[in-house]
Amino acid sequence: MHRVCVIGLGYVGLPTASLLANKGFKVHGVDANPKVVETIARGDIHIYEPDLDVLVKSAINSGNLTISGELVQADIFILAVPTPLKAKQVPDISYIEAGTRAIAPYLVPGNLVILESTSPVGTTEKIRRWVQELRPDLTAENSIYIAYCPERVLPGQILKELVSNPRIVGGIDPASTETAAAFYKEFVSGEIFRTDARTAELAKLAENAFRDVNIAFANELSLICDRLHIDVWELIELANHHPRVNILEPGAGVGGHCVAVDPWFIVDAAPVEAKLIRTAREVNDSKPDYVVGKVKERAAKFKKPVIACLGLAFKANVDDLRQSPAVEIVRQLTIEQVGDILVVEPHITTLPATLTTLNNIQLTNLSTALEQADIVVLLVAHQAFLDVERSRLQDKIIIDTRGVWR
Ligand code: SAJ
Repeated sequence: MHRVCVIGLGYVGLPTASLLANKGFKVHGVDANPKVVETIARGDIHIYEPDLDVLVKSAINSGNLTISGELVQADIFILAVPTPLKAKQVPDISYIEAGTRAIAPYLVPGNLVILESTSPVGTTEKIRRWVQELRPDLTAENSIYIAYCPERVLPGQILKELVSNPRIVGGIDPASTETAAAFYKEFVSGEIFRTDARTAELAKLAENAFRDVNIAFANELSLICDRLHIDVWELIELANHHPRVNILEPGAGVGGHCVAVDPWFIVDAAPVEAKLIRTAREVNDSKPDYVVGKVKERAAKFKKPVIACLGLAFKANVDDLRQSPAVEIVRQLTIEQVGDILVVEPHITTLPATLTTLNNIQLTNLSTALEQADIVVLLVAHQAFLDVERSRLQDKIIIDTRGVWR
């Protein structure tokens, strides 16, 4: 069985490492954050994902998963590090470069290096160049294999999708593609599609840009419907009865580290051509401001309203607050002193740093928030909010950005 070294133990790296360990691979997980290393090494987890705690515990207990801040020799290296945006929406691949430089001293002929992080087109070829620069002894053809194999898992369903999703595998050469495809076949039940690295890189970006554009369509419709006094949810439900129409759901905006970010990688690479993709980003990014405006309008008739904001996560039933439109809305409402803000987010125990420094904001439970609020703003469709008895919402002003209480 292969020895696998996974670099980056976040939402993709940790589930992948623990899944592989449970399948019998000898896995070593590495993270730059000592707190993360310490937490996982004792069998706990630092992120919320259904059933991940059980999988990690069993991986650690089996002895197949070891964790530290240092890399080890392996047959396969998987890079699952972040690729955030720098200023001016330019992709930052410095974590990939740092990860590659960390791997280089451990490489021996026959090793496979896999990049799973969402990356701008050309990144996998850059990995080859960095490796060649650091290890000129490994420049002969097929001495090591390098491939891009984008993760496509949906937060909230990661463990299932890691196995069942079809995978795209794009090597820097045909031998790399084949070697990587053979590895994924060992634990993926979905189909494996082979291509080159650049096509695989753009395919990943195109998937998330497609989703962003379609959500932008729904968000734009919600503004049009507001102007025309039409219920957007009813409209979408009706339109979706057409056999070839499938409009997505409007909301408080688009967040997370993927759909709200990746389209910019395409815009950065082809700024003249990527008109629709850029506009979709702008439409989705403007939705939080629109929601804030709506709340302010309704709050104007109160002297000092109590405003309950339900949900901070970037989407339903996850704890992830990265790039969350809900956080931005709550922050703006608080800064602009629209009222006393009560935040309900069942997946966290303390407010994020961007909010803790502000006044007139408090994290509380659903019951207290509903009791005290004049205005209830539903920002995230968490299960706990869907089950609220409608009688508890009577006599309150409701701004339901997700259409769950219709
Ligand atoms: N959203 C809407 N309306 C919708 C659907 C989503 O407003 O109808 C919002 C969500 O609330 C959230 C954002 O969009 O703020 C993104 O959520 P999501 O569920 O669409 O996607 P992510 O970011 O959790 O995961 C996406 C997935 N990509 C696609 O579906 C094409 C996932 O498969 C990828 O693996 C992941 O990005 C990634 O890591 O790239």
